[in-house]
Amino acid sequence: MTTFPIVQLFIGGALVDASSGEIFETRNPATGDHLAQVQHANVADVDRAVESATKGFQVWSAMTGAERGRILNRAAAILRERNDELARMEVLDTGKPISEAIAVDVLSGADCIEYFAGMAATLHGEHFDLGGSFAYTRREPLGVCAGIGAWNYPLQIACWKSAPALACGNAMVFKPAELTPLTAIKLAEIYREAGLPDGVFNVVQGDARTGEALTAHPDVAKVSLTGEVGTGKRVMAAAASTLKHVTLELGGKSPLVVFEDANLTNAVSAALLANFYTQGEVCSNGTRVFVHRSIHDEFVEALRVRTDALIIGDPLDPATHVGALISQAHMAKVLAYIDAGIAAGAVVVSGGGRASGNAILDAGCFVRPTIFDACTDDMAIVQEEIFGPVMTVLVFDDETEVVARANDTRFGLAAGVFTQNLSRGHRVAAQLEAGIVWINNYNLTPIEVPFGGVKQSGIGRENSHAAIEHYTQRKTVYVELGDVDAPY
Ligand code: TXE
Repeated sequence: MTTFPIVQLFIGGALVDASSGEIFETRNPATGDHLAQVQHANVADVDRAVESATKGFQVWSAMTGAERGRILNRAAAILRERNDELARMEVLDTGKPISEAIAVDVLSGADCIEYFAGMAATLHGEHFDLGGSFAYTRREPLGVCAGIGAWNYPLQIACWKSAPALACGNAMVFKPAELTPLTAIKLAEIYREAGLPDGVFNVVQGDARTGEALTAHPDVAKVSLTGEVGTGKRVMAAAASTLKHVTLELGGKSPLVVFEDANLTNAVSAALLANFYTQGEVCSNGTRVFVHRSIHDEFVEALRVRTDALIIGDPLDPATHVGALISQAHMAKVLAYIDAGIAAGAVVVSGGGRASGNAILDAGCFVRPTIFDACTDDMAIVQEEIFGPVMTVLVFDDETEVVARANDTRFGLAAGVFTQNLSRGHRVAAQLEAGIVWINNYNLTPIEVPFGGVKQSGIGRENSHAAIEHYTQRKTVYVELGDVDAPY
């Protein structure tokens, strides 16, 4: 059984003890085993972290973009070197399969840091020739930024929030989700090893109380949250008291639309990935699968065969496809939705409950990948984010109808369109209310492209050059070369 030393805070370039004296625990969701005790940061600890970040910001923002970029590039390289170690740590803390963690979690974080490292030296303002006078803009950092993470991609989220912030010359205080505290501290140690000045990246541990202390802090200029919609609303409300910049990456209930001319094998592959990858604990998942009536039976049968064959079990086994949900409480929430779907009359095609039958499955938070057919738009399993391995299949007859139904939700994070008709693919993508639409694939998020939601799925974009706008401000400088022309 793997256990770790007590998890501290990381402030001012060093591991430090929290002053609160409060301790909480993180457990391995696949076994229920104790992983580590964690020190809970209180308001005084958050104040200490923000004060350290303020000092770090003075040093860091005085460096050139090229100097910042070189340090960030070194951090990306160290992350890649330590991929196996950090991926395994992420598996223990999240329950996700090692095959995913090795391929995605650490490396996508390294890609992000490398991408923004390259951008650091390219940030510039503009020049305006005003005929005798001129103006220019300065692209300036905001100061101390707060990052607040969710528990499904802990290290990736820490990288996706810190990389653009640091590349632009800001400092950051990051709070990982209380369910997954282990890897953000490792990122802080890697940044230090890469040469990041003390105080530029700090990590505080804790639950909503620690997050609220960050959001309320008067010296925090901006908050970037990844979390549920309700949390996003509370963070935005708290940030209003000091008019902080806010970017919110929230939940979703995204449509995945399969037209009658779709490549069926690809559409089935994408639907499986869009619902069962990371045990379905992915915000942008295409959990409302709309399939044209003419191909419904063939599509659902192909889904069933491939879902029944998925291997669910020990996340550290490279052969495992589906790991454990993050906690007993979350598993109970997902199982309650499955029961509600059955009670509402939806038909279970595959899965339909807790996975059991051997010591591993009985000890952990394992739910069988579940497909519901004969769903109707009004069902709770179709309306609400479940955040587990639960797919709902809905039938449609024509394009106008399916676009209207796909958009009939408060969410607007993502969508998928499967068709081999070029015009229809782009026509439907233009009409879907989502921050990102995949045509003939799903959930690919290369660092070069913006990621984020509309409607109640969020505000702002992560990754791509778009992120720079969220971590800098433009100052206009007007230079008068003549006299002031005053009418009085
Ligand atoms: O979210 P929570 P979770 C969403 C996903 C799902 C949720 C799961 O859709 O709904 O996140 O993650 C802190 N003030 N996304 O359960 O509970 C809390 O401590 C300040 C979307 O972690 O909202 C944690 O660190 N902070 C995403 C973080 O907020 C507060 C991808 C999130 O907690 C707080 C992944 C408060 N009042 C998951 N209350 C995307 N769109 O990319 C809680 N926190």
